[in-house]
Amino acid sequence: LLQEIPILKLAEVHSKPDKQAMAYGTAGFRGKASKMDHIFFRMGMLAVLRSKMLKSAIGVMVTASHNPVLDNGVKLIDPCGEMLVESWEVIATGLANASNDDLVKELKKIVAKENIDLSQTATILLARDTRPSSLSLSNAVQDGISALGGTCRNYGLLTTPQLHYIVSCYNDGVKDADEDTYYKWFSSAFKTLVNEPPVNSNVTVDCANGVGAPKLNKLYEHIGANVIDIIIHNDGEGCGKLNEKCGADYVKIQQRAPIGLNMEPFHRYASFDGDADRIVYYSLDCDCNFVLLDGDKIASLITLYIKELLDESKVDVKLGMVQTAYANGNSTRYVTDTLNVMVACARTGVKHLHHKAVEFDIGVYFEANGHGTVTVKEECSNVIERAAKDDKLPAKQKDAAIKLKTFLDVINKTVGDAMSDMLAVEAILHAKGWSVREWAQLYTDLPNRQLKVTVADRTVIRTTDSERRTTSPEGLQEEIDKLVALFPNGRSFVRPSGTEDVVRVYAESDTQEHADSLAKKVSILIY
Ligand code: 16G
Ligand code: ZN
Repeated sequence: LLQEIPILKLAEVHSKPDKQAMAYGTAGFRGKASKMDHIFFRMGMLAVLRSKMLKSAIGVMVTASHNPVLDNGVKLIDPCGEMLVESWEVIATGLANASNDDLVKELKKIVAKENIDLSQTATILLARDTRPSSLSLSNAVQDGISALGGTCRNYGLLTTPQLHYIVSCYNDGVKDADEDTYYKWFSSAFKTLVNEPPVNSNVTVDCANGVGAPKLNKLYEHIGANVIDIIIHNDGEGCGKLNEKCGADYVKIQQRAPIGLNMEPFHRYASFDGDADRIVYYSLDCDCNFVLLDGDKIASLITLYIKELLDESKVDVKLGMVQTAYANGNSTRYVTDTLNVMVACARTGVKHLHHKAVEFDIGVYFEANGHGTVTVKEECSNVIERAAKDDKLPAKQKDAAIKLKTFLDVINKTVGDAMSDMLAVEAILHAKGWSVREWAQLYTDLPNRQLKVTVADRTVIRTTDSERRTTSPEGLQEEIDKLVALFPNGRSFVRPSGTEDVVRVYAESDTQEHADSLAKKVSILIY
């Protein structure tokens, strides 16, 4: 059933250069766009095999997120809108690295090993970001899909989370789900939440010159300017480059405004990354100091709000929060001690957080860099829905359940989503009558520093305990512990990056000088 001749013909067109190996990493394949055509072709084929195996539609997203404009990348989306299961990352890596001559053999190997019925139909939902290389690379994916006889629905430009959402709708039976389905759902949930009186506030959003700009514009049209005022900055229409001196990653790491943005005190700003699956907020205080409200602050705000509504509605479900080692120590303390909500720690990478979050009835997960969302167990949704309809409950209780239900509707539960997260934040600030100042004051970030160190072989560093401690090289952790003990509120860890050939160092302490000094000392240990 594998038609060798068309496969080989198309494989010639999308030929793999010799001696080039890539691995399916934390966020799929990523690298220089000019060297990856064969990978996109092969991922089209792999998506067909996965779709045949699971008898469900599979998503393929062409994007390199916050990477520079000349990079590109590809990731597969599983049927419920979640990231590709880890066991298939190895299979993806094998197929990506097979030579043209071995390609059919490799495909047959996957079919046999995974017991795939090739007579099954396959449907692939494809989308791409606005990079100059994305169109031709998504054509390569399409060639891969047709080489194995799959059906491709090409949605053209979408944000990554929009495609995740559409994949989950499609497999839920909404076969005509598209971009409009997304806008209708999220805009209507938002309007229900902030209806009386309308939010009537404004927020300026830096879209990193990426796909988030046209999409946020459409969402905004659905919501209406009479409800909220959204000003889009770095919309990709001017001379600004994708992710260059702008976007969530830049703002988070540099702790400063994106290019061309003249900030005014107390106004609310947000930055998306290049494919709009991350968001951070920021503002200027009365002394014109830059105030960052990162993923930890967003997660804390969302957790606080859900906790309040759970308490008010007396709905008895287990709420938890998931962070990574990068989470600011004071955010963890705030959620654990002040909100009394359990906090779990996961390894870096969205899928690790997502997996931990789904263990809670309601799981709020965020990386400090602004990628995150809320997961809700189905039974839990049902409990909340029942309470929201229960006329026997005291009005206050029922009201809180209704609010909670609508709030959870505004969340894209498949994956972190800058647009949906933004609506969630705006709705909470509205409900509480808060400006960015009250939000910022939930807790004060401990000063911290991130450094990257280039070493001969980063794989010699191995970690445990959700990357908070090292197990190799021998003795390293003891040395780190000794340094940490010298600094008040000190904490530090090192981990090999999953996306760059570097080791990352994180340190926090009571003052910026101390955090800087601790980070530097730990860097010297591994250098
Ligand atoms: C990827 C991850 C992101 C993580 C980052 C860490 C996804 C969709 N993205 O971008 O969550 O924070 O890698 O990069 O999982 P690093 O390993 O280079 O520090
Ligand atoms: Zn992204």
